[in-house]
Amino acid sequence: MNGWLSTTSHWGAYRARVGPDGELDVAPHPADRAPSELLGNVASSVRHETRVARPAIRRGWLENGPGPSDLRGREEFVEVGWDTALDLVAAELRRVREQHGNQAIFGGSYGWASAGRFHHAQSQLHRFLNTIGGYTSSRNSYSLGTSLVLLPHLVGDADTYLRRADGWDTIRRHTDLVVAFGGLPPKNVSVTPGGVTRHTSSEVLADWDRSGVDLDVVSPLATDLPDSRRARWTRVRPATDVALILGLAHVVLTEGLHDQEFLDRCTTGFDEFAGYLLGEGGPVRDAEWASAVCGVPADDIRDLARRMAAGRTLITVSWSLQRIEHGEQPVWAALALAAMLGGIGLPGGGFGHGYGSIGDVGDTGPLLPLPTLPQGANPVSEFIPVARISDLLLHPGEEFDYDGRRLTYPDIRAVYWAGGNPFHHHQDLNRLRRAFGRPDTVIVHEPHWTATARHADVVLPVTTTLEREDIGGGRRDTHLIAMRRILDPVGQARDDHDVFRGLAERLGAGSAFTADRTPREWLAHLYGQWRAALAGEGHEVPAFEEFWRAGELALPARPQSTPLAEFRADPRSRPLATPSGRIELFSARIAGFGLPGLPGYPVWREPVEGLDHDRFPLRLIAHQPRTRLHGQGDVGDVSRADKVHGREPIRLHPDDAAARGIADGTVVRVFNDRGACLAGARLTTDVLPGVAVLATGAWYDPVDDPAQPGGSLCVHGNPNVLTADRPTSPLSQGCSGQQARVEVEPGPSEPPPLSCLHPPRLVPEQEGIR
Ligand SMILES: Nc1nc2c(c(=O)[nH]1)N[C@H]1C(S)=C(S)[C@@H](COP(=O)(O)OP(=O)(O)OC[C@H]3O[C@@H](n4cnc5c(=O)[nH]c(N)nc54)[C@H](O)[C@@H]3O)O[C@H]1N2
Ligand SMILES: Nc1nc2c(c(=O)[nH]1)N[C@H]1C(S)=C(S)[C@@H](COP(=O)(O)OP(=O)(O)OC[C@H]3O[C@@H](n4cnc5c(=O)[nH]c(N)nc54)[C@H](O)[C@@H]3O)O[C@H]1N2
Ligand SMILES: [Mo]
Repeated sequence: MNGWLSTTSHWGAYRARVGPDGELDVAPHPADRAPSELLGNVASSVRHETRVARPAIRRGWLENGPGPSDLRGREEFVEVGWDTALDLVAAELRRVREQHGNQAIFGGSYGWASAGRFHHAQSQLHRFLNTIGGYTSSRNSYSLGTSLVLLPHLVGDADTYLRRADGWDTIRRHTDLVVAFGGLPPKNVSVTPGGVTRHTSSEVLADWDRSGVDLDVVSPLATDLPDSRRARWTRVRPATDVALILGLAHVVLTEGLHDQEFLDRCTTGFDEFAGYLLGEGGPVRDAEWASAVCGVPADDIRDLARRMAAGRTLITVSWSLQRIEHGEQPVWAALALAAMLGGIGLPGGGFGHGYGSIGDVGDTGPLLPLPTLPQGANPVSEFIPVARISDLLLHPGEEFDYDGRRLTYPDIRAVYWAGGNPFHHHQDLNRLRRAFGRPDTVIVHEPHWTATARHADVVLPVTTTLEREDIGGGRRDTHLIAMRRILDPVGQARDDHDVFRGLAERLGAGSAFTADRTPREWLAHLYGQWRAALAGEGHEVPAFEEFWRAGELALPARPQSTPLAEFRADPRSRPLATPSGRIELFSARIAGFGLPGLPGYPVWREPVEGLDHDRFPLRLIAHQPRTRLHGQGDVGDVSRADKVHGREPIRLHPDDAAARGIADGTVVRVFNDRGACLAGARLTTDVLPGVAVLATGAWYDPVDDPAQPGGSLCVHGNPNVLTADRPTSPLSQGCSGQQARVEVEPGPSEPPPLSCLHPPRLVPEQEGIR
């Protein structure tokens, strides 16, 4: 292909070139039969006016020096040269280390950044901070904050289900019925961290249909059903899946459909769980009880339970269900039900987690993990569970629970972020704004003027993947991609690596950071190490230069396996890494932590703000967006085309809209006690009555207004002004942003303009410094 070069992204490998008109042309990878529509955001975003063109410093910080400030996100920026910016950042890092110690630097920097193994922004930042003495870090992810803590207690580790799930083809061959709590939404599977060369799910579903795999999707949303002829929709009220699962388990137990032999041999604690189902310390959790909570008719519950027991059933729980308050419970309850059915460890049976949440659960993946940049060792031991960022900044010295331990928030003076957008990903953004006012200094590397960049003191412009060289591929990819440099850097953007090299040199750690390699030498080095490891496994791949010329390389695949198959075959000699060596339906260890709401077996818990609410009667689902990756690409064509009067669409049931005088295609105001935003109403029976759906990722665009709850109105439609900054539980402290209680009313007839699509106020250095 003339001038076309290979690259990859979280939404897939593709080809790009600068066309004859100077514009970026983008084409799918030839091997990808179902390329992602998100490719349509690339060309329209990469040179968008929101690109950060030059290093920029908040005026108050430049003039008055470091210190807490409520003006973050509200003040103009002064554009400076790179040397000035790097000198200032190096001096500030030196000051914080000397006066407060390295633990006063928060370098958690959660976020997806871009594809590419070497220029992975978080790895670059962590490596840099480690070479200068370390940083307070963060653990786990917004994606899986609850399951990553819970699963090791239940099955010994999280990878069993998150990294070694049964393959699509195994399911096709062995499974009779897939029951998917949270669904298999087509929008989600176009995305895979690090990249994917072949989007497989549409082919998988066609195969399932042909092979007679039945699918039952449990969700409040019709759009969580994939395009499968054999899919049924079980309409569940949001946040009540646990009640439904308990009802199913009660039917299985009382009708004697459970596999007692498997429970005796491979699990511990079934008696405690069975006692709870049968009404110990509360009501009997039968189908009628469940129906009253979850809204699924009792007869349908009984029917589903019997169908599940009749053949090989795979119960899969989407990641979204553990991103809700009490997020442990649906995962644990589903595992317990799968254990009762006895299919765990059999091909295509048992329990799964995240099929349909993301592109690669179900893909087999390469024989060896792809190369990564070594981050070095962090001498600082302080950390937070990732979603406790506001608490960390607002409550230094306070104690908190995490996985049975009692920990203390350190006192943070400098926040350093590269490759993430907390003003996209965190809950209760009015609170996060207050939290971001507290540190002395906030430093952000960003390609775009995101809300996080706007809330920083120092904004350093960085390149995107298209403007640098890398090697790329996803966790379960089929190809390794030589990612060529296709565009010149936009404005004065530099690679994250180059910025950190400049800082490390100023702090006397240049060689420690770069290991005296150029970026190209790093690529060759990382590839070479990986190639040698593959050779050790008996697989020859070409030398780096040849790979680079060819543009890609097909990866040797890992053999298929079924989670817990070996354990099931011989639980005595292959025990799990749990206290009992078995699957823990009751965990004495978790019970021993004595945490509220966690008796040690799966239980039904109402969300804190209740299932019904007078003032905020709608339950909002704030799920992943179809038209972009989180906040990435929100200025792109695909995302903009879906907006309503420029605002993020909110989906409402026509009855709920009629009761509020809301017409399709009009601007509405969505609010609760924490915050308010505008959005564009889209009426559809795809959502259950009482449910509203507002995807994440509209760039946060607050207008200060003391009359609004939380003190501001997001005029664009970011749901995180509405979500509560409340952990899933004191066990895991995970993100619970998937849902919130809200009310919706007609919005202003002339909604205020958006600011987020343009850069903030910028002044050149000469005018800026007085
Ligand atoms: N209410 C609610 N909130 C949620 C969720 C939810 O379900 N509901 N889901 C959560 C989940 S699962 C996740 S994973 C998070 C996602 O949260 P994030 O990962 O923080 O979201 P992104 O928009 O992907 O942010 C990545 C940022 O990195 C920037 N970037 C891209 N490439 C580079 C680079 O090379 N260098 C640098 N320095 N920057 C780069 C992009 O411009 C972008 O602003 O959101 C969470 N938030
Ligand atoms: N297009 C696109 N795809 C993505 C992403 C993206 O930003 N854009 N982000 C990726 C990332 S980082 C992650 S972690 C994964 C996340 O994967 P998930 O967490 O699984 O994805 P979500 O879209 O947040 O939620 C999936 C579905 O769960 C349903 N749901 C919500 N609440 C309930 C409930 O109480 N009960 C039931 N039964 N269902 C419920 C919603 O209807 C929603 O559509 O998605 C990945 N895929
Ligand atoms: Mo995620």
